[in-house]
Amino acid sequence: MKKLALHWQIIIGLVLGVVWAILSSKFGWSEFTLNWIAPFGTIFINLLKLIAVPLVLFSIINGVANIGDPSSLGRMGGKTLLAYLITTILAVTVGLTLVNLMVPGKLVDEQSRIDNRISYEIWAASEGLEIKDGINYLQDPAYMQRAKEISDISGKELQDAVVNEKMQTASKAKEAGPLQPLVDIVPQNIFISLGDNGLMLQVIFFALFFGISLLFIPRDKAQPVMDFMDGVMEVFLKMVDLVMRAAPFFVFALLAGVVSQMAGDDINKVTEIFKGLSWYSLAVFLGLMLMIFVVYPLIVKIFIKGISYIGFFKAISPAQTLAFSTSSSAATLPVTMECVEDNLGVDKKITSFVLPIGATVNMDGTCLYQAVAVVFLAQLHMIDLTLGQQLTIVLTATLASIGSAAVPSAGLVMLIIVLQSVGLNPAWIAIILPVDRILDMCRTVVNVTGDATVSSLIAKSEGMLNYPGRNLRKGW
Ligand code: DAS
Repeated sequence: MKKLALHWQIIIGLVLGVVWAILSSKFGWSEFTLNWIAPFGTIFINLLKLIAVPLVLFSIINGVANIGDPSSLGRMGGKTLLAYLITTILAVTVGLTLVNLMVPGKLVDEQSRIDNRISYEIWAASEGLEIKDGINYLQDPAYMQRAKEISDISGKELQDAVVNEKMQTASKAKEAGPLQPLVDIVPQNIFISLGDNGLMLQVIFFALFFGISLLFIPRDKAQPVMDFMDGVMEVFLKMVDLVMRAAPFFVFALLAGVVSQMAGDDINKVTEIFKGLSWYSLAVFLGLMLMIFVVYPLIVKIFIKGISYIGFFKAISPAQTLAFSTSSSAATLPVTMECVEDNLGVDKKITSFVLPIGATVNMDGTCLYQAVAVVFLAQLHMIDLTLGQQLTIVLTATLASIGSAAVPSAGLVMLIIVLQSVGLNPAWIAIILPVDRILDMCRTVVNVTGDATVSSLIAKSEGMLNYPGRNLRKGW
């Protein structure tokens, strides 16, 4: 049988997962699902975490090292990275604003959210994580009874978790000064940072430091290192590809497990989750549309006079449609380059430098989606993220999108990093999985549009932009 495209395979896994979750909450199979199916979902998450951390390490080193020799790093590289950083932070801000205004998580009924919160506290206690928003249902006798019902699979686990949390929190309550977050970014030992999933910012710090240092050693010494990094990157991308080949089964197990965990044997909780999901998808979609139809055209209008609103879209629409259908910035890159060169008139010297880096490190759509997803999942579990945690999301989503590979579902894999950076459960990616595929297609369009915008900005600033006008387009 002709091999089904990956996203159709994932969609089949999703549908079967949802159907199974509904059946298991209807016929009381939740315990069976949690004991015999959910573990394969955990294996899937572990495999993605196994790949995500080294992928971030090597893709950032690759992205920085390919900026070329330090002299070009100065003017052009500096401008490019700064422009990419600004559009990325703009995108995260749009996402955070929308998700805090629309509050998609609050659509789910109170009881479900309290149950989700209790499940989160049990999980956090078993992980020895400090709960940052100060609320603690496990300390409240009224909720303790509910907690026992939720974790009736092994009450012992609940007791251990609560005891464990008390010990852990006590040991964690060190005097943290105002610059502690800055100190925490600088690793003492990269192997310890790589080992502990929560220390992603330390891995990214190391990758940036290593990549920049690589630029300042003699080229003949750096080349073998860069070739090695290139090769290792290919290996990890192949690992993503191999893991995603089993995606239908893994996605089925993950979804059945998480929805059963959340819904228990109560069927209408499943409908509650999907109510929240529709509003969440709308928040992401609105944010992405704002970026495409307002933010980028505004940047073009203000900084690159002469390219009309319609002309801009006519020039890059082939790249945008390809990005939508492939969900891959990397696959779209050749067409993005052609559109930007032929239809926007950006000089080849600029496109061959700015766009490949953009496809790797500039993912405005991805970081907008990651910011909305994390806050939505926190709302779903009655977790009020502190301002510090929301700023951590801005930083981590920006950095995680830099580390996301330009392949389908890369943003979802990196979402694990963002969730962990604010002490949330990475398995929750399963809750937003049902709508992730279509959102991936949309956010990839934003990623590509952002790259095209920045490359024309850099070309304009270097005097290397000669826009042919919107009727003189070649080849499309
Ligand atoms: N599909 C990724 C890309 O190619 C984006 C993502 O997964 O978020 O840009």
